[in-house]
Amino acid sequence: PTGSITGSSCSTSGAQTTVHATIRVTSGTYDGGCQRFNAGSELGDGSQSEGQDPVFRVENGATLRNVVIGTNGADGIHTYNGANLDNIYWMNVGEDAMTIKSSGTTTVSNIEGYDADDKFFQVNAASTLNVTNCIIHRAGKALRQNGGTTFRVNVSFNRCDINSMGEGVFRTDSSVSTASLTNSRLHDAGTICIGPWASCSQSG
Ligand code: ADA
Ligand code: CA
Ligand code: CA
Ligand code: CA
Repeated sequence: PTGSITGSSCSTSGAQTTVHATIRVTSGTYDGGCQRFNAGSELGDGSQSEGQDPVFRVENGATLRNVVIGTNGADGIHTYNGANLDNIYWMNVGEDAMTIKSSGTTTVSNIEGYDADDKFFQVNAASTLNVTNCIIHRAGKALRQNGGTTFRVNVSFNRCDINSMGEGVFRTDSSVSTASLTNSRLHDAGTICIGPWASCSQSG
């Protein structure tokens, strides 16, 4: 790729806080100051069990910025009706890192995350996801459109470093969804496009 790929600028040595109930960001910007937010056991244990709660829920175009999700990641971050995530670091992804729960455009920039047992991004609604400057270390897949769903998802990853995927990068069961990967670096990333994508491309 031309140019550099930056992940998150947060370090993992900031102040720590335990999150006992999902923090809801409903408008404007929530700036976490690069504190480390660990899920309390009320939210889940960061395992592969479904039904855990997220550490943050961001909705209606609001912005979540400067956050470290600590070693209990529970169900990560959920977005509803579009959201912006900027400068987020997942120390150890829980069940998954981020889920689109309802339609809208979600913009993700300057992120870095480690150790998703299965999915990093999970997409559960017709939506657009644009990701720039991301580093994903170790996951089953970087992105999964919810299994068995056929709505349209449009996803773009630009300037991403994706390494050590068990299965691959983008997976869908929908033949109307699209994915593109540009200006990115892959290492041991498996299959880039899994499933019947209407279009799925890599360039740059
Ligand atoms: C699995 C599960 C879905 C949903 C999803 C998620 O794919 O089958 O029902 O829970 O995970 O959002 O984590
Ligand atoms: Ca899941
Ligand atoms: Ca993990
Ligand atoms: Ca999940």
